[in-house]
Amino acid sequence: MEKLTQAQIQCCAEITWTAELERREIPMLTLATPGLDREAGYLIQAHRAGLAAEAGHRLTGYKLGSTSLRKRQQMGTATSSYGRLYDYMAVQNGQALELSTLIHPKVEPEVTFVLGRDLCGPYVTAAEVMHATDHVVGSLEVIDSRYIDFKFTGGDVVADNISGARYVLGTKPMKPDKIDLALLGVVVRNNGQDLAYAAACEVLGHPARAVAELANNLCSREGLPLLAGQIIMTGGITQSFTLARGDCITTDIAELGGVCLPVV
Ligand code: OOG
Ligand code: MG
Repeated sequence: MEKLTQAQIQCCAEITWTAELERREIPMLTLATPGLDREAGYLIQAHRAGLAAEAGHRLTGYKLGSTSLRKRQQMGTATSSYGRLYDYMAVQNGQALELSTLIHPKVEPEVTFVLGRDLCGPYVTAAEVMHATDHVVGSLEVIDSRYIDFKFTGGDVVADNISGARYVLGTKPMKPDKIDLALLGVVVRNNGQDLAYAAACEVLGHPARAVAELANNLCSREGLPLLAGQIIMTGGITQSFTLARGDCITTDIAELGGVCLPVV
């Protein structure tokens, strides 16, 4: 038995999608819909994906959330999650982000996989992910919860496409077997000032594990495969940082090179 009715699922999906379109903060959906747990959140997210598709947006891949200890501590959760990426979210490396187009955005450094072959769960391993990957790039993700004060429960955030807003991919693609993905050193800076240091193994010990987890959960929950060409963002390696006008955020992820996001 599902906890929410089809009408509730549709209504919740429309509220968070409209809030994203209108750049408007909304109260947590769980306040009015207490039965909205994580599983119901994924039903809402899938319905929301239909609304994005109807609006003409193309799915470019998926993103994982709360895969590193630092993100889990920051958000007060021990459970990772996934959301969808679309063409409208892409920002070119070095291109300015207009703060006025979002609500209260934050940024975080991530390792992103671009698949060369399809991956079908539910028994995908990290080794299979490495084989199926065409290349990896460094990246910055801009998250922008639609909820007031960036506060939510697990069900709320999943229903809200886990705060997905924008992404910037690095311009130096690397074959995954040419580098040690777990040991990549990460630096995040704002206007040249260091904000954080980390290593990519912060993400589940090795970021390929996040892709495997996604492939398996997406199959078990929604019966969907990951497809060749899709981009998979494996989750914030450090905590996320609130963006302000005049910021120029860069991340350098060892051999993956630099990614830069000026904010205007
Ligand atoms: C959900 C998005 C989390 C990540 O990389 O951990 C995420 C949130 O915490 O707002 O994108
Ligand atoms: Mg992220």
